[in-house]
Amino acid sequence: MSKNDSQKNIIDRTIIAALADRAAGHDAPGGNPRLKEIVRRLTADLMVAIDDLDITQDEFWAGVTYLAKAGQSNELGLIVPGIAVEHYLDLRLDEKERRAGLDSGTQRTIEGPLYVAGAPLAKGSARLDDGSDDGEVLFVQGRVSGPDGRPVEGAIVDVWHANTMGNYSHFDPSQPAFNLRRRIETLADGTYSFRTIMPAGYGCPPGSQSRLLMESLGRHAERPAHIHFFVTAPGFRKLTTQINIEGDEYLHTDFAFGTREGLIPAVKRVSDAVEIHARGLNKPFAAIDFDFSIALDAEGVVGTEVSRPRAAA
Ligand code: MBD
Ligand code: FE
Repeated sequence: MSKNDSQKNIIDRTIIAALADRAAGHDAPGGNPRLKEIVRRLTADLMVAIDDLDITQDEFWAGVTYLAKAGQSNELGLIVPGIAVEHYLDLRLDEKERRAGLDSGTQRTIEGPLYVAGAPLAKGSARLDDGSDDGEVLFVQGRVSGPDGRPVEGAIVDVWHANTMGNYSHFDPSQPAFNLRRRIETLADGTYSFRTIMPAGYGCPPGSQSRLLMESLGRHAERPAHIHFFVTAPGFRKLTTQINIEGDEYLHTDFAFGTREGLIPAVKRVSDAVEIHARGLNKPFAAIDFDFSIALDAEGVVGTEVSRPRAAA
């Protein structure tokens, strides 16, 4: 602690410790021990921060009001990635796997708040768009394999992404149910493929609490264009990841810290008339090859099936 800090501290740390103990029910017999431990720590850390930074009462209540509003508009799931905490949870999981000697396979990255459970299931391949969005046609294809490189048959590739306005179905009532959302089961050779439209990046809504926070920090509130995936198969760890679209102006400044170097596949632009015709199209299209490697279920390392609030339709 610097001299300056210690001059500003006006409450003895032993007083904070005693208060936090009582706040967390440490002197009471009942309750949930794990919850008590967490509340004890967070309460004490908050009190220390107030003292170190000399947070005023006005500032404190502005923070409480901000969180209440963000909760009311259902934006906490945007703020958590916006302050890098969702990515931080991924970094901790990566490190736990590394220490357990586990080959994680394809890099994970954040789920984000816009998944909807229960998308239509298709075998091998699917079309994700309903044809009403005249965006660039995009074909994505690849293979799911295990740590030994052998293909995984019957894996489920659960894919979701935004439309050309950066909006997600379900959260955007102008789109049909499950638009740009599918579950695709891999074939015997582990392959999957889908046709869709090139997504645009997502921006926090105008006037939203999440955008307000980012702009008050001097940051922007934009994500680069991306496509989300869960890849699951019996006997394997669930992979939660995304691919980013190369060339996006926000590729390396994602407000949600989701971009990772291994998750930026090349986008092939195809304008050859024969290939266009072979795809049943009349205009150039884009294509991405992306393979997934998934890790085997393992004991002694925390699982990757995360319980969190999710929309379902
Ligand atoms: C998104 O589309 C997203 O993926 C995340 C993590 C946050 C906000 C919007
Ligand atoms: Fe997203």
